[in-house]
Amino acid sequence: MKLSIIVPFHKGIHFLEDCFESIRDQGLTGYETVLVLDHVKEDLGELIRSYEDINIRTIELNEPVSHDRKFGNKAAEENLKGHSGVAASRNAGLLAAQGEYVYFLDSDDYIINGTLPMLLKEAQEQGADFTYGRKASTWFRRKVYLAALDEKNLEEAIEEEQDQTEQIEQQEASVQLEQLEEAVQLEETEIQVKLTKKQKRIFKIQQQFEDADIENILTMRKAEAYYNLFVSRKGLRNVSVLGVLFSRNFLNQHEIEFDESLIFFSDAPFMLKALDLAVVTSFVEEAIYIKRRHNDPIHYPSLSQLKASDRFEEYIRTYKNTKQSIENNHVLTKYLEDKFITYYTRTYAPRLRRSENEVWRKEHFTIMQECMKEVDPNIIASLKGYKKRIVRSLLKGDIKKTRMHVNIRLGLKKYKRIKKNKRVFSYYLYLKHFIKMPMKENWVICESFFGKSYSDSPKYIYEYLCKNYPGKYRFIWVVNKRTKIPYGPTKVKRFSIRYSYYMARCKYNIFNVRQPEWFKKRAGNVFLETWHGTPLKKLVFDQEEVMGASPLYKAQFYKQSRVWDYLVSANRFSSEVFKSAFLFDKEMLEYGYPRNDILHSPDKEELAAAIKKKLGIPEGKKTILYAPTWRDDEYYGRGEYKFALKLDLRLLKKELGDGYAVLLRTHYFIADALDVTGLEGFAYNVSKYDDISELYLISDMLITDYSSVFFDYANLKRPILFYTYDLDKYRDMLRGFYMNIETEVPGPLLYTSEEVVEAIRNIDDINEEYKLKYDEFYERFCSLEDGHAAENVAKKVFKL
Ligand code: C2G
Repeated sequence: MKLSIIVPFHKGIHFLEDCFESIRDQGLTGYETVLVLDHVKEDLGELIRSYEDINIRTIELNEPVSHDRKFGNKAAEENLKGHSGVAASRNAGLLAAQGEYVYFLDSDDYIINGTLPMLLKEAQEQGADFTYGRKASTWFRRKVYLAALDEKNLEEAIEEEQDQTEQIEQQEASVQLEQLEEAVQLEETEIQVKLTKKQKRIFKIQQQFEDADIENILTMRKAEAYYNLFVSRKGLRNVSVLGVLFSRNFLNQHEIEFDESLIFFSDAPFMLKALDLAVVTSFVEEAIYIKRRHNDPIHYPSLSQLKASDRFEEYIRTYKNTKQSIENNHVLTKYLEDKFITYYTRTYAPRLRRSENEVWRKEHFTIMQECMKEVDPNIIASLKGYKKRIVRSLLKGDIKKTRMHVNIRLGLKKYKRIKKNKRVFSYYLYLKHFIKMPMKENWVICESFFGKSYSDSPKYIYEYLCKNYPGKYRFIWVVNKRTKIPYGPTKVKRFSIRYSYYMARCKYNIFNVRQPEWFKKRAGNVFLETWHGTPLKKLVFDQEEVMGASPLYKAQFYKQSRVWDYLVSANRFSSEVFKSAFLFDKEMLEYGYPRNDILHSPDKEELAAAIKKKLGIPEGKKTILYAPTWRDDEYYGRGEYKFALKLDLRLLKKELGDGYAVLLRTHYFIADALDVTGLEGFAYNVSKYDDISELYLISDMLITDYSSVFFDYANLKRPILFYTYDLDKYRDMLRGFYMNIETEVPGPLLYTSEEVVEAIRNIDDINEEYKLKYDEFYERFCSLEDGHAAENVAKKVFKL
């Protein structure tokens, strides 16, 4: 048998499928997949049966875990309790492996097609002890990742765990190395290739070899391996066996295996030993291992997302043991010591600044001192500046001085950041001053759609309170200065200094989106989260992965939603979703949406007439509101999405004629401004209009797609059309829905502008056809709305 792929598994079956799929698509023969089951609670039976063709052999680690470790950290203990860990699993896999070569593939990762055949071919041709490729990381599952790769260039999508610049250099370096190899083969004595920074570093490594001979291809490749797999990796934690194909003979011969007492760092000693002992190494640039980042650190934290307090102890143990095992290799030792110095200056020392932890300050400081004493004095002599100062004071055992240097350094850095960035400054004031001032019992801060508008449920709760309890509260609205707001509240700009002042001092918050992550809940604070829609699209923890600009979304959302005391829900359906999607377990106010009160208002006809007048839309025209949502995969940057209008307005104008007016309304995330020139008197861009509820009132019909707007609009019992030109992509690739849009929504799904025109013309027939469904829909989603949601919410939250 040629190859054993070793896959350790503990939990997270939904990741495993991608992993298996990628093995299947390698097009390999003569291999086995050694699946090591480490105290697994999920039922894998069916999955394994459906992947018969990847030759799975399972090994079960069931014996009780002997080393009962204490992590001093709840999450880490919880997650690592009762299983043997990745080191033990990989060792068990190694023991069972029958292939000439072994490749470690983690159960939550996958590989790009062709990776293993390429590595195998190269390994066999070169007779290599190990052959390695590149590693990229992603937040996305395989299907999404590969689809994105089709569109983009693979190289562009590769985001090494090292610095991006380093990665580019690495590619350049390997091209140049090839040229060099050729040159050497041509027995050219004068090699006139301009060296890149990275290549210089590889040569520097090579020159340090005892048998330094720059024309020797083997040592050149070995230096390259040192660089790629060790020197260029940021810390010891990033030194990894992933992406490397090992000859099993080589591992057996040198008894290279994983240290099972290590949790976080077990890869580094293994890989360093392999680097030390390998004679023939080889690199295949196109072989790519995809490391999947976990965007749900609450349910599926990856090892690196666990913060165990005894990591320090493990780091030191790893460092010392590794150093000992490679002690004869002065080149590797030098770089290992370099990494140790970086660990000290970057990770350890900064924590001396504020840490009140005596152990960290005393015992650990002494341990660091002992280790530093063992470092080659030449390396220490070559240090400069800050590094030099704190290494010296460590060597003297002078913690006071070390802290002083750290304080100066970090203080200066912080000062520069504050000076450069106003937001940082206002946050600094928030933390240092404002939050220490007394909280104001009757101050209320309101924010809707990130301060972009005066709208949505916060607006209606605010107006209810102002009207019925005049003078009882002081209100602060987060909006643009020019926004007109009745009852004269204080207006502040989001992220300004005044914003952080009021965020610190108000007792009440009324928000319809998430508050900034830095917001600290004070004792007595009351946070009312109204949210902004009945969900059709899957949300947060119900999303398998989050596409878009901020992949840390789940972790952030979790933290932010812990602050909320009350969450408004428009119907039973929403309440259930919010519980699972937000993991919300505090008080749900299932009262209907305050923003929909206006749709049940007795004077809605007069209101509508006034709004139409304000917008300059002639009376007597049939008004159609087109309000699509945003697309997770089309963005310029964080919170700035693209929108390409796919509704052919010219066709609509031509076919429908003068009796109609179309209101275009993009989602508040959309940065593009729609162009309606030439369509004057027919199309109106109302994207900047603050309150969409008012637009519902003046519209005779709604066209939308996957936006939650139809749940609200249905309150009016007016016709709704769904222009879902990209349904398959949106539903299957981007989001997933909570309901079957094809059977459960109260209107037809349309795919072309022609179909939309047709539907508008035949709206009476559609009304007839969807009547029953509409009634059912109304009952399910709108029946709680009675025009008093704002009142009910306010009374509950403000205890009135
Ligand atoms: N909205 C709007 N104009 C649009 C689309 C949306 O004013 N063209 C407003 C509506 O109030 C809508 C809200 O923004 O209810 C949320 O928009 P969605 O399109 O549903 O998208 P999203 O912001 O992702 O929120 O639980 C609901 C979800 O959170 C969806």
